[in-house]
Amino acid sequence: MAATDGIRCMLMRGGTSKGAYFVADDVPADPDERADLMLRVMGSPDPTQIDGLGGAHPLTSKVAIVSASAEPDVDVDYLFLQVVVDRPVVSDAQTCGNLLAGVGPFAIERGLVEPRPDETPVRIRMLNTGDLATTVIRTPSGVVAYDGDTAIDGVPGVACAIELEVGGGSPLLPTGRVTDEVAGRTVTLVDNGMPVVLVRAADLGVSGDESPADLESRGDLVRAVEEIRRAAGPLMGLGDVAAQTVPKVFLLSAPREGGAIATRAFIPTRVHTSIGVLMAASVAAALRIPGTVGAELAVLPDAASATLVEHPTGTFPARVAVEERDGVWYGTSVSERTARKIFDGTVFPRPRL
Ligand code: NQM
Repeated sequence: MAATDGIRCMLMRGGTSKGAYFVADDVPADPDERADLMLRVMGSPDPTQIDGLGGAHPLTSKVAIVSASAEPDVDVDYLFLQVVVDRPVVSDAQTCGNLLAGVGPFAIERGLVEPRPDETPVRIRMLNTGDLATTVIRTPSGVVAYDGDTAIDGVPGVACAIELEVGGGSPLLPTGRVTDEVAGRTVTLVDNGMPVVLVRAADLGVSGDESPADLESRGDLVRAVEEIRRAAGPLMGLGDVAAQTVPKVFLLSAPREGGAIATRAFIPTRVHTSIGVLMAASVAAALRIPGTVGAELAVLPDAASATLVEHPTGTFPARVAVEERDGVWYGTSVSERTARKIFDGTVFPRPRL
């Protein structure tokens, strides 16, 4: 494949993020070649991403690579790549629950999954984490429906609902403890699909309802958050995370909008304008475990109800189930998102610099 020929690509909004979706056969299998190509597709490294598809923010600099799965009971494999905006880094160390919302529609559009007359279930293996996800896509007359009446905070308007059920087989608390002392702060390290570090906003000298721009502008805070993140990475089994986009650091405070908890998420240098799907699942799961950072700040609904996680542009309803087996906590999550096909065509990657 000569890159100058262009590559088949679909740009989709998945939840509150946006990314380029590819069929695995259309891009190089070699991770280094693929990373080089994705930097040139997105226009990285460059703070404006002026010469590529990227939108100059981590939430709009994402890639999903989808292929038919060889696993029994799985329809497609989904590999997520985070293309760093201003550095020549492409990371597969995390998945993305927002882009996950577009994987089912994309797989049906590309003929990887046969549509059914009304609704089409799609079982997805998330290659980055090994977790399995189940979605059901509305396909009236065998065609993916994007229009609908579901609103999600952080996205204007309404679209067709997509339910995402994600189940992990790994323990929720990577250290086995409900709290740890990390870089001089009491934190909870939790992973219900996305590794996150929970710290009280007050412990870092902020109230926790500041705007993302305000938080990003506070140099001391940004440095303290990064120090916590780098110290937490090895404890969470992630190794040296200096060049990685995980774990994400959450500042927690008491809810203000009638939800369960207020959040601000460093992802990890920019502050999320809302919240990631699996991040919300991780926070909501932690709140259900006695003794965690956040549990004492939270106003929890009953176990069957969605946990409303407040974020800078609204709330995210995360339905989580947690269970303790032999002293180890496990969790699953169900979230509702929407997705939309924005364009389908051929992308022409920038030449090498
Ligand atoms: O946690 C952003 C997003 C995400 C991740 C990030 C996500 C999730 O909001 O499930 O969706 O990882 O920085 O797209």
